[in-house]
Amino acid sequence: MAELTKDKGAKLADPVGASIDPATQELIARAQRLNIDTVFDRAVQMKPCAIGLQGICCKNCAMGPCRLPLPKGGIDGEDTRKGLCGATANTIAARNFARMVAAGAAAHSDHGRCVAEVFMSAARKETDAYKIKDVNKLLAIAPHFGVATTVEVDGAVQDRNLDEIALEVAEKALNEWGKAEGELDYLKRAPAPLYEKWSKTGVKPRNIDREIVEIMHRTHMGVDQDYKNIVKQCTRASLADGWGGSMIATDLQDVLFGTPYPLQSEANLGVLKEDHVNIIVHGHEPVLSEMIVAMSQKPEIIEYAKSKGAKGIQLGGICCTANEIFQRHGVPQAGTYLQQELAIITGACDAMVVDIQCVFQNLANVAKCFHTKLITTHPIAKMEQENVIHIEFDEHHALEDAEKIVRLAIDNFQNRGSEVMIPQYKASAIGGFSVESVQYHLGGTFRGTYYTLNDNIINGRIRGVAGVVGCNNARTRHNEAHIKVVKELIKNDVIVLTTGCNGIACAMEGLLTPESAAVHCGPGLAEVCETVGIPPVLHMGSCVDNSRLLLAATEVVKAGGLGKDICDLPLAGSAPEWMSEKAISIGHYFVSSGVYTVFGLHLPTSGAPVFHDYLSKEMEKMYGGKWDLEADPIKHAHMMIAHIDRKRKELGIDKARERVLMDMADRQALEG
Ligand code: NFS
Repeated sequence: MAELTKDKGAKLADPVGASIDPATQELIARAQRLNIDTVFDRAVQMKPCAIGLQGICCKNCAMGPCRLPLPKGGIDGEDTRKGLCGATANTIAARNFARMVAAGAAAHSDHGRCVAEVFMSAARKETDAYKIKDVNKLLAIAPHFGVATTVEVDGAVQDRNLDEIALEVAEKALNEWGKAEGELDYLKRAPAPLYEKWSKTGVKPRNIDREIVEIMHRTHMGVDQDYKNIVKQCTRASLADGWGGSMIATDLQDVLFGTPYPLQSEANLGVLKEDHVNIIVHGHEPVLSEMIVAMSQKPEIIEYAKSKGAKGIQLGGICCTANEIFQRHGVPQAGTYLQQELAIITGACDAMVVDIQCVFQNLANVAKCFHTKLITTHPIAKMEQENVIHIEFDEHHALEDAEKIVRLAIDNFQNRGSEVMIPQYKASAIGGFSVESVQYHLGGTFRGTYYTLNDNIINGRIRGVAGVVGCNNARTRHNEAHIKVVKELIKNDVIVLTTGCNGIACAMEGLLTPESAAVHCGPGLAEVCETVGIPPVLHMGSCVDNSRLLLAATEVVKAGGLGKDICDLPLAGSAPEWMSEKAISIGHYFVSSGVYTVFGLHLPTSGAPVFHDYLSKEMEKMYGGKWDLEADPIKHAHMMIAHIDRKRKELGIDKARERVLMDMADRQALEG
């Protein structure tokens, strides 16, 4: 069955050195036995360009690429490096960084636009497949778009017709991408002092598309040549992502598919079943995956699978699609970004259905070696390889499309070869901690606020809050930094909110269970988790759901006692294994929203030290958040903890923590 896809004699990855996960290690080794190359091998065979890595290669015109390497021994005195046009290292690095923000913001926001369009179809009742599932959420977001939820009739206030509200919200939401004047409606959801900062520095996004287009214009040859001014536009565009495209995506997905509430599932490639039709859904937009989930649960479809000799249908998610269907339906997470090829290499994947973002083109080559049908579904994301099937997904005939895809997978079950190898590793995991469900869990039904969380932060049981997010990167050992950073944080009583592939990594490691608190947490956090019955790592969804982190932080500010702005909170952000342009956009809107944010690996800014410094020190002066970088995961976590402690001190709550810890030690001494 296997076809050779790699050069004979090429250097191969060491499976154990490539990943901390045994399932991943086993499948890398299997791929190597079968002569199928994976990203892990390619990372060993191809070295990254040292100049590009530092952000100082400009290819924005045909006089270049101009490369401005740092002189050996660093810059002594004036930095005289320049490109043919005279562009400095700062300009070049800032341009490249800005284009990453633009691409990242575009990816999230175009995803959001697609959801808004589907929501419009649902509001217009043009589709049977999509309906408004969460009316409360619709009513909660309507006022933020200036849409009234009540009307006055003859002097009496009445609830407004839901269909009317939905239509108006759909119009207002879609308008955010291209409105001619004003600013994004959601900006005012931020704490007032933060909104004031954005007003003062002039970075409030006007509309989502415009800020992205303006980055492309400003970074064209010969336009913006002041890195500070370019950063200002990065801030505008990234805010248009975090408080715009991503936040609208999250909200409308919740309205259409339900706001997540805690539910239990499993994670890692061991969720695939040898005797089931296995369908992997990979990519990002739940608009597709929701329909696949619905279709695979239909009795007649399950019967069809049985008629073909399977015991049933097993779905598994990869990348953020995994997070979306995990948090709303408890569909198991088959793996992270770096495990996508491996899912096919099990030999048990009957179909892999992909939409947009984070999809390897090499999947097509791997699929060729097995019976796996690789199905692309999005008009903007096709593949050139001939074995790839394109079934275009459209909200107007979504269920029919989903049925076609699921039946194709079922029909393919019989074509499976005998060489199936599903690594027997999986962990249980609890997901579904939306802003609303955290409120419920920590505040109780009647309180419904973040008061309990604040209380535990103030009394020091919880030292602080960390948002740990982002991708895997084949340039570093798969999941190692994710897990080390998160474990170090919870060991030090920092509660972790996770999204994206970090969420999947934590799920695979068993950290998304309440039981893990007793094993891995410091005494304060362990006590809170035990009392409330939550995991120490709360899975808040996909990468567009980083907007939930912004709103959770805002709720903490609102609940009181921890300052007036996000930057006052004992809070830090982290992306230990980032790789995508979306991560840069997220990092920048975290920083611009007041969050101290540490990235792992490297940043494409190191070749322009002045610009690099600006992202840290000057951003902090303006917004209270700053960029930082640390590849070592333990140091990385401790930089976050040091920031959290600084904030505790500023808030005057540092003493409380010392008391709590002493209490605990005393208690342990007594027990001993
Ligand atoms: Ni985020 Fe999702 Fe994963 Fe990174 Fe890709 S899946 S949107 S970009 S790799 S976390």
